[in-house]
Amino acid sequence: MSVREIITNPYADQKPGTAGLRKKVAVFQQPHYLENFLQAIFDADPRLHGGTLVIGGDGRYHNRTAIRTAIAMAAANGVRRVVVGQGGLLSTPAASHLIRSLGAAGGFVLTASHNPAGEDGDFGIKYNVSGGGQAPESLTDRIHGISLGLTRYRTVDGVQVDLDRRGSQNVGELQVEVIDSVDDYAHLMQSLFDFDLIRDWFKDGHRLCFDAMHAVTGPYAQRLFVDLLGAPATSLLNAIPLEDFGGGHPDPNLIHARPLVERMHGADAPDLGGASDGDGDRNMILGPGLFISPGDSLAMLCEHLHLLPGYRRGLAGVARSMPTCRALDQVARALDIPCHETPTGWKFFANLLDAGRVTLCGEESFGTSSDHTREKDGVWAVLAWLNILAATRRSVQDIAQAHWARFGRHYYARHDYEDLPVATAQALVQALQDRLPDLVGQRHGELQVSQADSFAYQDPVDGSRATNQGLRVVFADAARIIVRLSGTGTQGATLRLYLERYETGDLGLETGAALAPLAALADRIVHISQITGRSSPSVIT
Ligand code: VG1
Ligand code: CO
Repeated sequence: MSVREIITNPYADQKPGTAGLRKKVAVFQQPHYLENFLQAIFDADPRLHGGTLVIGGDGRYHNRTAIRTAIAMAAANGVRRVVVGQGGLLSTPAASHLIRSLGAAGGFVLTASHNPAGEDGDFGIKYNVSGGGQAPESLTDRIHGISLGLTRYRTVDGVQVDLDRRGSQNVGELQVEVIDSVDDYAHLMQSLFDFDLIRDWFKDGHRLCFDAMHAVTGPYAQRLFVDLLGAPATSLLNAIPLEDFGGGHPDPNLIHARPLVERMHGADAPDLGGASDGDGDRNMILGPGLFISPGDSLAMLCEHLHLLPGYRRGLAGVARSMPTCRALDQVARALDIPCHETPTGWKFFANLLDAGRVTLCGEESFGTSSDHTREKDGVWAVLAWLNILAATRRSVQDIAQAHWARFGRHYYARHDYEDLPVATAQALVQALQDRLPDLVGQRHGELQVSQADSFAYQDPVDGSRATNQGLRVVFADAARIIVRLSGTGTQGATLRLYLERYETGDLGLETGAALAPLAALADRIVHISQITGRSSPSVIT
């Protein structure tokens, strides 16, 4: 088996965004496109040479082709061992866990997360480093820099790997191990949660409905909820992974997880509803007739996590991304533990988790996880809720109402304006940024601007700085308006407007109604309709 160096031209557009490199499938199908990016990774991270590399993806269209390319290039670049999920499947949190538990040098996670899949859909790749976390910005900058100058990549020809057959195969010197996609992850979950207690809860007639959205969590949900915990198979919706996710948009929110939402709002709704996204790192939590916003779910988990076996020692600290609502801060204050505020994107939690400074972290974008892995983890969040319901013998409604009565309630929504002309979106952000100093002190009805700035973050562990991480207009504890541009889209620019209103009195309002005055105020301050010509957002979550 001989190594070939293929002469090629670099691609200029391989700058990783919030979560890796994400593009249309057609972009990834260009000759040498994926190869160029992978070679930049092999060149940027010398630990891969002679090391173990984990590979797996969310099963979307192009997954298997990309994995074959990656294995051939791993063989040519001196990787010693590749561990790949059967059928090419690994959820993002399971891949992160494998990298950690195998002491691997790194991992390729092939996913465009919740973005639609199929020939006309999106594809993506994230590079996770040893320890399991997403490559930090210093490394993604280096990878991008190298990718811009590459003129050759290394590969071997004629690689035959059967991704469906478990066991060891050789590609030249490289050992390729195809493993069960779920086993290690299922063991990890059993070490964190009280499976006997949850099993009893199901035996007593309590019910779950989990929507895998035809994406990667199907096999994980089958093993954990049905095989190990004894929930009936009818508890699962859309549990067969499909290359195009069944034509759907595997984003677990009130809009895209419609069948689940309808079931949870119907008569005879199950006790808990959950859903996860394309690559298994997001989660949505519902009670009968009740949606628990991700920020609330994070705060409620923080309040109860010490009841669960893996967290009996309590929480060292917690963290949330800046746009995530400040419900978590209230609980952290009551528990007297540190609460960190980081930029958007899971990679910013990694150092805090590695240093043992935080146990639980989350984002408003339906992401929650703990220090058990270095990615957000959808199935983990559903198991944590199940375990809390089983341990407290309370309903989701009880838990939510008691939580709001004690800590107050953060009404919260994100308004996305998708596919805007890039120049328009950038001009809007720039114009707001220029006006920020004038906003401080302004009064708008009962609200007064206490702070208006562009969020910057200094990592308390390694001192690295990230600037321009979103514009925020803060009205003390009462409310916040946040604006930032998405770093995961593949078409035009997506503007995200985040609205948060804190209430200690009116706890039972409908979210849209509760936020309507703040949304109107945001438009007056940010000038969205005026600048974009859009009278309403594309999606509200
Ligand atoms: C979005 C979310 C962010 C999340 C990221 C990746 O990024 O806002 O919170 O970490 O997606 O999630 P952006 O830059 O588009 O706002 V996933 O499930 O795609 O790995
Ligand atoms: Co995802």
